[in-house]
Amino acid sequence: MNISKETIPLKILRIKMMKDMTINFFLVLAVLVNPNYVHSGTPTKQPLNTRNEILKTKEGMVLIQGGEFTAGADPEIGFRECARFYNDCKMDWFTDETPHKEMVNSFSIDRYEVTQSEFEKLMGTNPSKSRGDILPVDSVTWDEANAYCQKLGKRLPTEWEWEYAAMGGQSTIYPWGDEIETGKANFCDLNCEFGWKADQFNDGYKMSSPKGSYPPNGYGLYDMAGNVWEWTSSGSADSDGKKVIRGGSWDHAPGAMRSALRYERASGIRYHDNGFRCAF
Ligand SMILES: [Ca+2]
Ligand SMILES: [Ca+2]
Repeated sequence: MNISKETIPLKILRIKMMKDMTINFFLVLAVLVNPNYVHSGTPTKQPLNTRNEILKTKEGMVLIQGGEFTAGADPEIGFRECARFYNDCKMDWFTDETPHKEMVNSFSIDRYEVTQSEFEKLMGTNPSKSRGDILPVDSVTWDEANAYCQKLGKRLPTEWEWEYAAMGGQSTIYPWGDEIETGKANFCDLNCEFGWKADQFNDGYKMSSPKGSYPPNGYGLYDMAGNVWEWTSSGSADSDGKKVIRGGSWDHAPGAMRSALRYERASGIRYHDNGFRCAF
């Protein structure tokens, strides 16, 4: 076959066009598959933040794009949501939630609370009071929760990462909206045996519920509101000190389902409604 001098540039042009079309196809595909795909002037198949790519490979986790957000809530909101159900609420209880800006880097967080079967498999023990393989582990100390995450190459989330994740990309009082609703989270409802139960609601569970029993939030995370409180890495550095817990639980009031609610417990305490999830 004769190849003339003219056909060589033409062939090269065709090859180049094919190559460009292929690159464009993969660029479109990359954006469709990964909305977080970042592409600058020079085409690249790698996201600029390669850490994100590593995070995405962690099974059972959701990658949360970082950013600045308004953490906390006006204390009047906490008071109002409390006073809807109880007479003895105090504004002082909510002054630690005063709104302020926080910045979080991109991170991944477990889609579900850590379950008892997961905890027992890795740690060889199950301290839970409510028993069941797919129930969240409870009665774990902060050190145990921290050790579990570290064994998996993970860590506990900071409280600001936790709050940012719980908000699910919304700026509502609860992860699902501004009103407490039945069927959105496990709190102290009519099934609950405590004097402060909110018997206007029926969430179906007296104590903890199997992981993912309620709809996920805007980031696809389950049980960020309710079920078990979740340890965070925030709080006193001293091991005898208190650590911040977030999210409320099956033995707490409806208002504890608010994303902004902050609470602290001694890091060594084993409490029947205290669990965790890991971040990375
Ligand atoms: Ca309940
Ligand atoms: Ca929870």
